[in-house]
Amino acid sequence: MGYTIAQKIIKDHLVCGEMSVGQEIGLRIDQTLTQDATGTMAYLQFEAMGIDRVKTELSVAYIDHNTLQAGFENADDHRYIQTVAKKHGIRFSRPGNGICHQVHLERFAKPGKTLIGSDSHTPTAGGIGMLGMGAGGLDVAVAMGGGTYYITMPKMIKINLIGALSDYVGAKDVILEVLRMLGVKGGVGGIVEYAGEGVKTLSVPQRATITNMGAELGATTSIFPSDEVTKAFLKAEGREEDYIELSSDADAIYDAEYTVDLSQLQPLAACPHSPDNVKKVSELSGMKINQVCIGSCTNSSMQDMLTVAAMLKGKTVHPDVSLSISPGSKQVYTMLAECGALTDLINAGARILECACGPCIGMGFSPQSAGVSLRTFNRNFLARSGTADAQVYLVSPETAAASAVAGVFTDPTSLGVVPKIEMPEAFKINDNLIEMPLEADKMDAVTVERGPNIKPIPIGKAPAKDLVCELILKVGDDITTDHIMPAGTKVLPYRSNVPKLSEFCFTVCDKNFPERAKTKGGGIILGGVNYGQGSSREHAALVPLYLGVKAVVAKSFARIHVANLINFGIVPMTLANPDDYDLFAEGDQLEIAGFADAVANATEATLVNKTNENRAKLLLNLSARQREILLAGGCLNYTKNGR
Ligand code: MIC
Ligand code: SF4
Repeated sequence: MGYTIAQKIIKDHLVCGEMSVGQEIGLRIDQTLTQDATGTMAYLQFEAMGIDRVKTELSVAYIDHNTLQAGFENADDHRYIQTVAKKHGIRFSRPGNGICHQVHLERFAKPGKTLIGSDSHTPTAGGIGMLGMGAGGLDVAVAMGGGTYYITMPKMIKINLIGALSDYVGAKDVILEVLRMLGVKGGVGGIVEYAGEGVKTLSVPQRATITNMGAELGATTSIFPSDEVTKAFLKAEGREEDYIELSSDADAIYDAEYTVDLSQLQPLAACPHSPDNVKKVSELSGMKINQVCIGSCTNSSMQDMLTVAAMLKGKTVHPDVSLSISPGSKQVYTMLAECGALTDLINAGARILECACGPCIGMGFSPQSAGVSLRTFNRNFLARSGTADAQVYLVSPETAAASAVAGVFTDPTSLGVVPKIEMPEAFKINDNLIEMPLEADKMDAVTVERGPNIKPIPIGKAPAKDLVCELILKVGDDITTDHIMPAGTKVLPYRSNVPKLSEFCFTVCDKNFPERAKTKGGGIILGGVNYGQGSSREHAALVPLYLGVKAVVAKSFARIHVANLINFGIVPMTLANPDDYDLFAEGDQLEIAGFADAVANATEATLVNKTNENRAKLLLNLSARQREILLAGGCLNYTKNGR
């Protein structure tokens, strides 16, 4: 039997486990990346492991999220990351060098290799044929130390691309179509592979737009073949030697197959408040808009920016619209400046931002009250923009540019002849903002600098013999880590300060949650399906741990979040019968008799509602390794115990 692309890479990197779907497997990781909003925790954990030098082929620490620096906190974090990177063998991508995924794609990603990053959009590297996965900071720290990365062996989902995109239809429309077809849970437990004759019509950055937003499908990752287009991209980046050819075998078996006819696609938009709430732009045409934001790791490549510049050239952004543009990297930014396209953007009235995540993570540019914002980003979760009642639509750069000029939702295909853009043959290479670490024998020369905002990491405890506590929060389906631990200008500065961060936990759902959790001394959270989807932020486990959460019961969990819960000693359990969700209400007194024993070796437990005597069967779907971690009270204790 032949192998799929992902199976080939997994086979090459398999450390333990069997490659059968649903089994836990351990992988050797070639490269890691971190960004600053998750990086401080990851490096604190790396330091706690007492390892001198990273053992990966390459590890890079990027600064791209918290670049607003309204106070000293983030600048201190940047300094901490810079010094820790220099000491321990990690390259440091300085603020101003760009968004981690865009820079990594340009300068470091390699077909056939494995990458984990403390950011859920690490699958962007799948555009170049790399197996890139998002992970919690602790898992990244372990991988930096040469440790194994564990996942559940995914099923394989194939998407056949046929035909070629029409004018004004972009790669974003491809992934929005896939999201429309499969939904935000459609990729859970799977790897999405793209195949078919349509693949060769897409450039590497276009492929990366598609694999980037595979994160929104809940997929473990997404990947494209590595072919002549990949080779040309690597050549244009001056690193042709990183090329290897990679495709699936003709007799590879997929668990599910879908087809997308690129030539039939129309411009699409994901409507509030979920990336899979997809409609045709033509159905939304004429709706008044207030804001347009172009950029983010999904759509900030040279190709995207040149397209937007060509569409805006000689025009003026509509007076009722505020347009922001953030190029993805210094490479893109300087090339835009040199070819004059930046002038076209500025002249049109675009507000040019630095090459960072910016508005995507709510760092500025929050829309007006109830404002309609069109964004080329990947997430439109409630309140993520920083304005609670904003209506955020996710669209392609083409739709964004057309609408910014018109002041209303505009289908770009109605504009007629498409302006021609010329992609440069070679990209401008200047890695002067990548700081190299010191040689191993000089590392003692670096003093790691820690600002006062960096507070100790809370440490979990072994599970109680019997768990008796209150249901402190009941939430619905598709709860994101943005609900659990919001981001934005007010909160992000405290990513290294869990006590302060706890004041914001779950406040999107319930303003009183932090206070209540503290007063009650913690308890259990009950969730619906796909609990913890979205970002990889381990703060969504760390902060509930700090507030005393002992277990989360849900109908189902998202992959990265469940790993983070286990890493910090919070026990995830699913309802055997999802309808039992209705038997419990916030404030009910709960009991799980024999809790510690169940964590140690049972696949089932009983949740008793002492308030109304209802009962529900819970499933503990845990590997032996995960049970040991939970019994130790989390991965840090587990590692300290010599594992
Ligand atoms: C996001 O897009 O939500 C983030 C911010 O990049 C997160 C990481 C974080 O919360 O720091 C992610 O996607 O993992
Ligand atoms: Fe940054 Fe947004 Fe990409 Fe997250 S999704 S890495 S916040 S640009």
